[in-house]
Amino acid sequence: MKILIMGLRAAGKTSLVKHVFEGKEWDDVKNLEPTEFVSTKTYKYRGLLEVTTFDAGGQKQFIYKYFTDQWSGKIFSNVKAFFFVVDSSNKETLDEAKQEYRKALEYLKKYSPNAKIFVLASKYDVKKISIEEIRKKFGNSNVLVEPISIPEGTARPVVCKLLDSVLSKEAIKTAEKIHKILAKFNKKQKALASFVLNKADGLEIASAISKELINPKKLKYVSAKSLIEPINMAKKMFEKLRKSGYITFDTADLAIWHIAKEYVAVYNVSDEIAMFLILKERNFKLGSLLSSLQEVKEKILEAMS
Ligand SMILES: Nc1nc2c(ncn2[C@@H]2O[C@H](COP(=O)(O)OP(=O)(O)OP(=O)(O)O)[C@@H](O)[C@H]2O)c(=O)[nH]1
Ligand SMILES: [Mg+2]
Repeated sequence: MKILIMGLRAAGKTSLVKHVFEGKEWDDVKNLEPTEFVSTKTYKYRGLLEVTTFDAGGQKQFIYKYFTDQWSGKIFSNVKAFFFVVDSSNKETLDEAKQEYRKALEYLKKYSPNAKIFVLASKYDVKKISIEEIRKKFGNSNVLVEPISIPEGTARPVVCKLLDSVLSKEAIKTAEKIHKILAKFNKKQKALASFVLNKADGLEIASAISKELINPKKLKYVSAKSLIEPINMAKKMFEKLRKSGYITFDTADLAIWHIAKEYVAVYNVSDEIAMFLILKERNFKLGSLLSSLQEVKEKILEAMS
């Protein structure tokens, strides 16, 4: 699925792409270089939706090219979702942004009349223009205009919700299948919660939460990338241990934390997928957990294939 992202220079487009599709947090995206022309990348959003992002650099010398005969067809055709990013912290460039937006809509109408159109008011943490004003200028009955901020944590949930609205029926079915596998697993292991995560963006593919937890807040649009990382963190040490003959393999597949009365575990399912679970201390039995995980792993891989 092709996603086209446009907006003026420094509006926050590349930061947003890296934040949502690569699970990068604010500190990792603070100092990006301006994008030269159009940067395209393919991601598997939530492990469920193949997405090719066309991140169109917003400097003047690039923007005019997008509307030339040479490039317009390539850039504006086959677009399923169009994100126009407006910098809410910059009053001076608002009219210029509107001009680019108008032109882009014209070309989308011609090359991708069915594209879904979304406007994002970026940097809302340092906004100078209210969302009402941006809605008045950019919105209409077919166009959603939403405020986002990466440091305040609103960018990921807003964009993910929009992306979830274009998931195929097949993708939704896959997620439901995995949910059922996890629900069974929870019952067997008396787990409080289990999640299957897409490693690249750290986002949930599916989850199951035990009824024992009363109204827990949703974690659906939180990236758990930092939690998955420890599985590879001690790799150098494992390698040394293996070379010295203490262990046979040097790839870890399970990491466990003991947190007061709970255990939190991360399990490696494949190169793309990890599982993350929360168990009560009194229900934790390592041997039984390991064999359940092995079973669940095969079922998940089958559901995803
Ligand atoms: N305060 C704040 N700054 C942001 C946010 N998102 C991006 N920025 C900053 O905006 C600046 C530009 O970000 P980029 O993502 O490189 O902007 P871009 O739209 O890709 O720019 P071009 O590639 O030149 O078109 C950077 O300094 C970012 O740190 C946000 O949510 N809040
Ligand atoms: Mg950029």
